[in-house]
Amino acid sequence: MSKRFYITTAIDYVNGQPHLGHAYEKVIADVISRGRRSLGQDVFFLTGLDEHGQKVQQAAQAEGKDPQSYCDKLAADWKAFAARLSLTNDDFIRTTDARHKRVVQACLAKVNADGHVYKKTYEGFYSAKEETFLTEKDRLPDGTFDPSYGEVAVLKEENYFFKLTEQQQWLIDYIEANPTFIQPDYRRNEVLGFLKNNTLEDLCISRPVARLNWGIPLPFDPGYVTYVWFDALVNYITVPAAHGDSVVTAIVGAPPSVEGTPESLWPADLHVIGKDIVKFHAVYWPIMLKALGLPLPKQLLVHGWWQKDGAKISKSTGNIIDPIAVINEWGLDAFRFYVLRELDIGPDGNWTDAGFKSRYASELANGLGNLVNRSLSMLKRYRNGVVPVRSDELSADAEKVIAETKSFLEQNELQKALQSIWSLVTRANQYVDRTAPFKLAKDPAQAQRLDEVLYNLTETCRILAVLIWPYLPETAAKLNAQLGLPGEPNKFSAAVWGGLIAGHTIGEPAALFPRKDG
Ligand code: ME8
Repeated sequence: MSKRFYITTAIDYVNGQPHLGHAYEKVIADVISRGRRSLGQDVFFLTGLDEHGQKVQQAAQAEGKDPQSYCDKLAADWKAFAARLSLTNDDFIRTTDARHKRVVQACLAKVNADGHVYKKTYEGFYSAKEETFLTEKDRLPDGTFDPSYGEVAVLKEENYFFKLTEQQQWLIDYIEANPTFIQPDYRRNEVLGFLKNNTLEDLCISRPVARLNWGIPLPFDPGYVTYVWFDALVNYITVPAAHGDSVVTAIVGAPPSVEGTPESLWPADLHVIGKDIVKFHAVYWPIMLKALGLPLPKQLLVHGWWQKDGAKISKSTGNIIDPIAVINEWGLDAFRFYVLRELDIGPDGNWTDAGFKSRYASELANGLGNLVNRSLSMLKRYRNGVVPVRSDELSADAEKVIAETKSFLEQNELQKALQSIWSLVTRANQYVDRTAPFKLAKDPAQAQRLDEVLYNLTETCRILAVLIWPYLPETAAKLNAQLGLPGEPNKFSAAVWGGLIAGHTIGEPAALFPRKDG
């Protein structure tokens, strides 16, 4: 059993419907997963839901439902959402799963037995909205707290704390010694800056049942439930444990029954997360894992946040993008294309409807769509759909883009790979304009030249189908079918010039991206 490339997303709070930010992160992880599978890697892709804690309990209360039935109802919507995005996840974790509760409690029992946990009375500021304790350091210069914390009250409470203070130096050393652990680099530098300029406070990992009961009971004190982040982060090892990963089960115990065949997953290769939850993943999570005696994940890939029309996405102001509505109107691939082409992984992005329509028209409809439609329609019209003898005029251009795309996919440079692929689209469209096959077709003396041009165009379309597959799976499958080729173009190894054989008959050309006026 060899180790699989294990990639995860953040697990989303089920206190509402999914929005653009959630969709974006899941699409990033899906494209990375598909890209690596296409390149021949064995990938395990995990996503899921964060169902405990105050936010979810309050959302359930607001609807007059008990939290479990509220979560069950919404989990069905979120799973349907994952399917609508065509995510190729191998498992879907819900933190209310019995398998998860078992692993969280095993982790808590172990860190407690090993002396990493203690109980004390704490008196201080508490933000119910963010479910977090605050200190003097969190005050703004005018003495108030950031409005994002909502109402901040003084709270006196006995709780359990997870020791962080002695863990700071090794973590700094680790991040410095492993420059790719947190990507992009500026996020890594932020974490290092934070760790070097602050003393970590021990982390409160419990909430008294009297105040919050929607959580996993502490195994050593039933008067408390587990703090939602200590619960949520553990999801990344719950699934390996449930699938019989021996690295994890050696620490948390074997599950009553293994799901499927035993897997080798841990350590995770990639946690894809948003910029707001870096501290939890880059500070608390490594310290939790070290306390458990487990290896650290190999990389955190941190994406930025989307705004709409220059303002924060917010349900209360109605400034939202409903990804499903966009997909229903424009198609899944148009959505996947826009979010990854528009925004590199790292900085913040700004969704504008005008920008979306403009990319759809220029890059999808007039770019790829037009190239495929012209190329295949001409082959149909002038050669009855039969591929002529091989010609290599565009081969060097294609090979360059194939090599670049491979390298960018291996480095999770998703936007750069798309840019490279579209340079081939542009090159091939220019080739049509320059060689003017519609003119060649009128002159019988140019028959051989027309054959050459048609081969180059059709073969470029075949290679493009392979290159776009991780991003635009539906379009790639349609293009493959129009080329008269079987199955999905999901093997990168097929992206080698000369795959189309003379005499092969293509299928029926049809518009890939219908033009939308207005
Ligand atoms: O933080 N643009 O859940 P969540 C881009 N349950 N990404 C965005 C975004 C936006 N406007 N808004 C949110 C949680 N996200 C925890 C995670 S993981 C063990 C627990 C991203 O539903 C956000 O950055 O608030 C995060 O990565 C993910 O969506 C889930 O956010």
